Amino acid sequence: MKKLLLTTAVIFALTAPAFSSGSHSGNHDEVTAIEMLIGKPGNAADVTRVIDVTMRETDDGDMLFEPTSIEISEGETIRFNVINKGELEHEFVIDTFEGNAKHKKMMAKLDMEHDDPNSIRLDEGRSGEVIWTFSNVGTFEFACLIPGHYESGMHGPILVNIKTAQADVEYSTGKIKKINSKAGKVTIIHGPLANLDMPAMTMVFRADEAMITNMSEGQDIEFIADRVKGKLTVTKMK
Ligand SMILES: [Cu+2]
Repeated sequence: MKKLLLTTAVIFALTAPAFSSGSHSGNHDEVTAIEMLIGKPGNAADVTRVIDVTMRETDDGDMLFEPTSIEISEGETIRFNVINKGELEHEFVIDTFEGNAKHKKMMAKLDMEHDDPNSIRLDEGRSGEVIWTFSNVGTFEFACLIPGHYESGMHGPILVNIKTAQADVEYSTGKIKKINSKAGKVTIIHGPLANLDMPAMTMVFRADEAMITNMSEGQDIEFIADRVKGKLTVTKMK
C-alpha cells in the first residue's frame, strides 16, 4: 500500500510541471528567472534614473502612455514610477516586440494577470514601480496587454543606446558677459556646445551659487553646459 502511494506521488510530481507550463503555452515562468533580452530585474540601490510613466484614457476613446517613447543608455537601472490616472485597469509591461506580441495573443484568449518583475498591473488611481536593468542595446517595447488596450494606443518603443562615456564630453570655451547672481543666471558668449548640438552664440545659462562665486564679468572660461530640469545650466567650469 505504501509503495502504491509513493508511485502515485511521483507520477503527480512529474505531471504537474508539464501541465502548468502547457497552460501557459511556453516558457513564461522560466523566462523571468533568467536574464531576458531586454535585461534583468534591477536592485533599488543601483537605480541611476527615475522615469515617471502615466497611463490613462482620452475623451476620444484612445488609451495612452506618457511618455510615448523612452530612451535609455546601456547598463542603466531605471525605476519606472507608474501611475494609472485612467478609469480602467492598465498594465505596464516591458519586453521585446516579439515577447509582447506573444503575450498579447495569450491575453486575448485569457486575461491573465501578470506578476513578473518586468511588468506591473494597476487599478485606476493606483501607482507602483518597476525597477529594471537594461543590459542590452536594442529597440524594445513598453505596452499594456490587456485585450484591446494595445490597439487603442497603449504601446511605445524603448531605445537602449550604446553607453557614451561621461569623459567624452568636451569643455566649451566662453567669455562671461553678464552675471545676475540674484537670479542665478549668467550670460556667456560661447563657442559651439557639442554635447547640446548648439553653434556658437551668446546665451543665458543657469548656474548655482558656488559656480557664480567663481565667475566674474569679462572672464574667459572653459565650461560644460547641460539641460538640468529643462534649463540650460553650467554644470562644470575650469
Ligand atoms: Cu491598458
